[in-house]
Formats: sequence, structure tokens, C-alpha cells
Amino acid sequence: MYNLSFIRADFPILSRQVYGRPLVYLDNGATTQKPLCVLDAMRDEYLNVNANVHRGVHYLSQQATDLHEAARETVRAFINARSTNEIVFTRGTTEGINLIASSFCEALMQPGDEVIVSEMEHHSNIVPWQLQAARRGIALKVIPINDRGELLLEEMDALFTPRTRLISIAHVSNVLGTVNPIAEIVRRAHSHGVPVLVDGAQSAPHFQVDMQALDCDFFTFSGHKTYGPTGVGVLYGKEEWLDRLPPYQGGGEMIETVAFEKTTFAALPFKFEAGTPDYIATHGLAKALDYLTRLGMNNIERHEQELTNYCTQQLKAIDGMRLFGEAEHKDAVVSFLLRDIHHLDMGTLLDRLGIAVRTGHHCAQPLMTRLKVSGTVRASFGLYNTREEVDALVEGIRRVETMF
Ligand code: C6P
Repeated sequence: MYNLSFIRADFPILSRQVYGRPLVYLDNGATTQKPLCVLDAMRDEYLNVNANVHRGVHYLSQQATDLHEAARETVRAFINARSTNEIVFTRGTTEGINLIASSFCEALMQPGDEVIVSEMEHHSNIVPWQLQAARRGIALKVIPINDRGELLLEEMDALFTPRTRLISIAHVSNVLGTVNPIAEIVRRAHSHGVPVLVDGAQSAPHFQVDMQALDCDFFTFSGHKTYGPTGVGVLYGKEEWLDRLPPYQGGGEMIETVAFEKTTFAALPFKFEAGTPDYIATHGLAKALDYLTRLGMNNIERHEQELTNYCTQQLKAIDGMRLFGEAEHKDAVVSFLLRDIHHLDMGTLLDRLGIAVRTGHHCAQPLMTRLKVSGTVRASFGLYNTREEVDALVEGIRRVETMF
């Protein structure tokens, strides 16, 4: 049973006020709030266990290592990867993409080789490839979208050439909410012998992601958008691909032996984890994923889908409302503009009513160019949001409208 009042009690921040009004937190796409079980587990580890992992023979170090490696197993199970060797801890989605861009291009790409991305990507899935383009002379190709905010898969098919080496694509758009058909994209890419990297920043928090069902080659997401702490994220990679890639950074943890003449590297996944990992955060992340699993990802998905549909209906009833992203399969995000009210004005005035939304280009400027706007207002839902909060948003928008 999905009991919202019990759930909300796990997130004390939701009961606070801003400007003397109850907080309505609708900026979950940017980051999510943390349940008490995550905060308690991290505090408890600092209080009672804290020691560096993988290094000490002493009791605390072994206990901390056990918690850290247990977190890796929790992540593996959460995304249904085959092995913990396929789970690399990173700082977040951005670092996961940068890692692959750097290592994949270094090992497996030549000048003139191509990477395919899409028009709806976050800057984190554009700029790392552009850096590689400048350094190594690779080319970027872009899958266009239709006016509903859906990928044009036929156009994607036409982009494949013998030089295509990788597709790197968002699972869910952080602006449009479009859920891209990853399994189908993977099937088509694999038929050309091309692997697929999935940016799961906006999917892993919202519905079950299953690595074996998606069959993607790499997948990355952020802890802080998944009700876990900041500063930790996950990169999944199929073992056969990770094995072929060189380390991203050098340092402690990622080596087997070091001599001035030659250094050999540790086995997976440690080869990609140079330096002390944020082991308190990995423990916190595991607690967050356990929390999501207890609630049930299917229940979370159903709840957020209802909120998204309800919000969309309510917004459509407002005269002069323009919605961005009306894909058949969309999730947890509603982007809009009302008449000629600037997104920043709308966001600032909603904030004064206690309603937290995001405004601007959402780190997706090429998409803004495609939509011919400088930015939008975005409400993004989390597992704890309510219909009453959607009502508050709609009422807030109507109030803002009267001020113009
Ligand atoms: N989007 C948003 O408000 P990091 O910063 O590494 O945790 O996540 C980057 C990122 C990558 N891909 C997608 C699809 C994303 O949505 C994000 C983060 C936030 O939409 C902050 S810009």
C-alpha cells in the first residue's frame, strides 16, 4: 500500500515552510530529498565505523569495506546487472559519461569515427563528446526529435555509417519527460555492431531499470537524484566492454602493482575507482535504493504517472498555456510557458508562494534552440508529491497570471 502520509514523514524537510508558506517541492529532476533512513545510516557510519576502505587490516576498515561492497551488491540488484564487477562508483551521471567518453575514445576511436547523441540531451551528454571531438577528431551526429518531443528513429537509422562507434542517449529527457525506447535503440544499434551508453539520470529514480532487459552496454545515474546523497553515482558497464577500456584516472585503489618501470591495474571494477571512494555516500545510496525497493519501483512509477497526467490535464485547462513534451511515453516532468510570461518571472513568483520549480534552459541549450525558446518552467515530481501539491502549483500559476 502506497501511503503518502507515512512516506512524507520519512522526509522531514517536506514539512518546512518557506516565506511562511508550506514548501511545495517540485524540483526533483534537479535533486531529490533524502529519507531519514539514508541520513541515519550515514551519520551512524561516521559515528561508529568510519575508516578508509580496502586498505586496513583493522576492524573498522574491514567493517567499512564490507558496507561499501555490500552497497555495490545493492546497486547490482537494483539495476539487475549480472555482476558487481560491472558496477563502478563515480561522483554522478556526469562523471560516468566523462569516464566512458575519455576511456572509450582513447582505446577504441580514431579520428573521423562517430558518436551519435540526440537533440534532447543534457549538456553532460554533449560536452564530454565535444571535448573528445576537439582532442581526437571524432565527429558528433545528432538524432532529431519531432514536435511532440519524441526521437525520430528512422532518422537515427540513417545516421549509422561504418565509422559509427557508439550511441550515447538519455533514457528520459530532463526537460520533456520523454521516455526513449532504449531496448529498441539498443537492438538497432547492436544490429550495426554499435554499443549504447544510456544516461539514466532521469530514469533510475522513477521506474525499474533492468540492465539485462535493456541490454545496453553502459548505463549511468546519480545518487542524489535517486534519494541518496550527493557526490556519488553509478556507472554500469558490461564486463566485456569495461575490460577493453583503459583506466580513467590513476592513483591508489586502481592498481595491482606499481613500479617506476611499469604499473599493472586492478581487476574490475576497481580499475576505474582511483583514490578513496566516498564510502559513506555509497552506504547512503544503498539505503536509498533499499528504500525505493521497499516502496516498489512499480508503485512509484504508477504514482508519479498519475501526478504527471493530472498536472498535464490541469495545466492544459489554463488559457495561453504552452506545454513542451507531449510524448506518448513520458514521465514525471512537466515543462511549460504561460503566454509571454518569462520563465524566470514565473519561477520567482511561484517561489514566493512556496513552490519550488526549476526555470531556464535546464542544461539543454540545443533542445531550447530546437523548441525556439530561451527556457521553460519545469515541475518535476518525486515519489512523495501529492495531488494537493499539483493543485497548489496550478493555483500558483493562476495567481501569477493575474499579476501580469
Ligand atoms: N539534470 C536537472 O535539473 P549530475 O549533475 O551528474 O548528477 O547529472 C547530470 C545530468 C545528466 N543527464 C540528465 C538527463 C540530467 O537531467 C542531469 C542533471 C539536473 O535537470 C541538473 S542540470
